[in-house]
Amino acid sequence: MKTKFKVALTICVTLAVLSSSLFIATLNAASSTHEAEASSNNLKYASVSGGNVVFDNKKDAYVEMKKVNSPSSGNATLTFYYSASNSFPLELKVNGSTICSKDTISSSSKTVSYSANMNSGSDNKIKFKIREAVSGVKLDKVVISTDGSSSGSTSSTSTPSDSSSTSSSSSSGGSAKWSQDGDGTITVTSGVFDGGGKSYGSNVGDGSQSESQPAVFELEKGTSLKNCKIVPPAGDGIHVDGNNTVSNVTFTDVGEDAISMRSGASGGKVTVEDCSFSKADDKVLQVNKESTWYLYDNTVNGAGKVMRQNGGKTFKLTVYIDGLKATGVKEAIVRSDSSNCTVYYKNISCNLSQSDWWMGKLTAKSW
Ligand code: ADA
Ligand code: CA
Ligand code: CA
Repeated sequence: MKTKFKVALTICVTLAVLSSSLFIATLNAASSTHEAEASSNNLKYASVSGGNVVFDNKKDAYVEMKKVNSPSSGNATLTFYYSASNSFPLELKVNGSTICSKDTISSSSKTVSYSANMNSGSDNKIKFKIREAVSGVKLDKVVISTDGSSSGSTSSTSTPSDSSSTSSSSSSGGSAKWSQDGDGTITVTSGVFDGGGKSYGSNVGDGSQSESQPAVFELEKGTSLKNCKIVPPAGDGIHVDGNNTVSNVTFTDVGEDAISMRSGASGGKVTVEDCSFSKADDKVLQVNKESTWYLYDNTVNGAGKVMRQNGGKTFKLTVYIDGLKATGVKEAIVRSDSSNCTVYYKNISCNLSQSDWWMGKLTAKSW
């Protein structure tokens, strides 16, 4: 009995040591992510859609990714995240060197990796070109990984609550499918991500108002997020693509903004309920794409405006507000330059006098 116990104990200790050294090895690696749809990129025969670049069915369609950051100089592994309904011939150039001139990339995989030499910092160019006319090819992003021993930044080390890596169904993600990239962004690709009351965002962004910070969560179309705290620096908060629900999420100190639908999103409906947003320097909700928002029982403590439709844009935006407790708002509850923006509201308390609740060209109607 005793011997058996000793053997079991030895196995356990060995496994624990092995897995912790594997964990340390993972943390030592450094990586950075560059989105295919980043505004610094050049596109030919291609367009941005839903967080991807979609290539036209044309020979020599490409995305030239510019200002690509690498954690360190020297050899790096570049992993491209893509989807394709047909295989396609790829030409890849990195900083002017040809890495491959016509590799066949399979439609049955979602990633392909190459080694290339990178400069340290954000001075790299990657050109991803489809050599023949092929339909149904999309590029999401490239992740640049170096072994981290050469210096510079380390990867965002995950706190126990900022759970790392990939999961198809896990206790920290609830029923969701999700993955986490080198910037710390958790992308939810299906289901409802249940944060289980834990904190996220402590390793994402820099707490500034810079627009180029990564998001803490990227919610793909039809996915949801609930039950968590988003803590500083909190980057660019939560990005929604359309048909998403965000519920019971507490932002203790909003980063660049809290929840945004970017211009490349699909659009659709977004529900934000039972959430609390504190200390936003400017915007809480930022809407850059046609959509309908349902804001139920939320609290805001400190903001420029609670919602901003992207400045100068006139697309249709419809907002339903039922239950809002706002204090420390400086400018307005909703600001929009669009006469196609309508806000229906009830059950609002706000520090601003009611004549200042709505700003710009929108129409507000009590509901
Ligand atoms: C600002 C900026 C927009 C957009 C927006 C956002 O309003 O002028 O271009 O970046 O923020 O999405 O956060
Ligand atoms: Ca902004
Ligand atoms: Ca933003």
